[in-house]
Amino acid sequence: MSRVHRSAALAAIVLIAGGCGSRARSGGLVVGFSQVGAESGWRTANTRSIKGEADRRGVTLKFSDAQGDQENQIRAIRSFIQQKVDVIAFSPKTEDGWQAVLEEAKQAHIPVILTDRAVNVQDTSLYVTFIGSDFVEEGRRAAACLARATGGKARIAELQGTPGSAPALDRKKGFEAALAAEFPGLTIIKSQSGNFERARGKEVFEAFLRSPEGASITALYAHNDDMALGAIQAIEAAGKKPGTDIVIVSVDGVHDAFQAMLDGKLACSVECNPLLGPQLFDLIERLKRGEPVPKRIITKEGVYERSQVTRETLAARQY
Ligand code: GYE
Repeated sequence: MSRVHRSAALAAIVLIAGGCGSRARSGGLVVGFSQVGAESGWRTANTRSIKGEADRRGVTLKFSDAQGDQENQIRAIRSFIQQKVDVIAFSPKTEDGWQAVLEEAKQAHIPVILTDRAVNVQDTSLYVTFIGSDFVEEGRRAAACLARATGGKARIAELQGTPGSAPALDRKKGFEAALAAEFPGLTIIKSQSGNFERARGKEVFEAFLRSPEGASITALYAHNDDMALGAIQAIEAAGKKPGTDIVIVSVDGVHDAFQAMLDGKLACSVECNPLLGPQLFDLIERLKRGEPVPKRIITKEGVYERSQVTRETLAARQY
């Protein structure tokens, strides 16, 4: 039996064995979910999707918000293990630091599903599957979009996401790889973390503008929309025109980014779909039936460009 099959079979045994008696809802599953926090519009939409879908399916969800602290996430996972939940799912803040707690879950025979972000562990049998976006590809798409919007020439300031997180590492990697391979006229001249937060994005961009290179910045690559939206405030406060003086691309595609595209301030937002709830609970149900699940499930996504955004597309946004 392959590793994936083995863990799926194991999961099935655990789920069947635990399927009656003390469950909070008759015959229902108990799932523990540890969320990173509420740092962005993306995260809020992701939380809503997971809670909403659990509710629709009658799954008992033990939801824990770590408020941006990895230690809180580890504590939440330990508590899910103690409570003998059927499945643990979580969105790991950073890639490193999960080995020990994932081994504890494995010893307790509780299957773990990674959602949204990857972990860095040598033993990949410590989780059943990882569902989420291809962040490297998102970085490449952002570079291509910036090249289109600037005619291939720009001095870029980069606002990175949370240090050590999969989306920050991979969005940087994909963007830089595309610059090196295809867009020699695009150069990164400043780069710092804004922690995926709007207020922090604003502060860091203010500092960029005040720096000796500030006057020569012609573009911004923000690893998420919220930081771009914070930077737009900083750019306007400095008397410059976002979208004209400084061309901006970011990632996520949240409602406020669509508004910024409609206003001509944001050139494009690379899609990163937060609505993972239905896929997550489909997977959990497949595990419950003892079916094998793929080790990696990549969310299908595209790019939203300013020219495509109308009042109708804005009004139709779900998040
Ligand atoms: O892009 C950002 C959020 O992990 C994909 O985290 C997620 C990222 C998302 O805070 O807005």
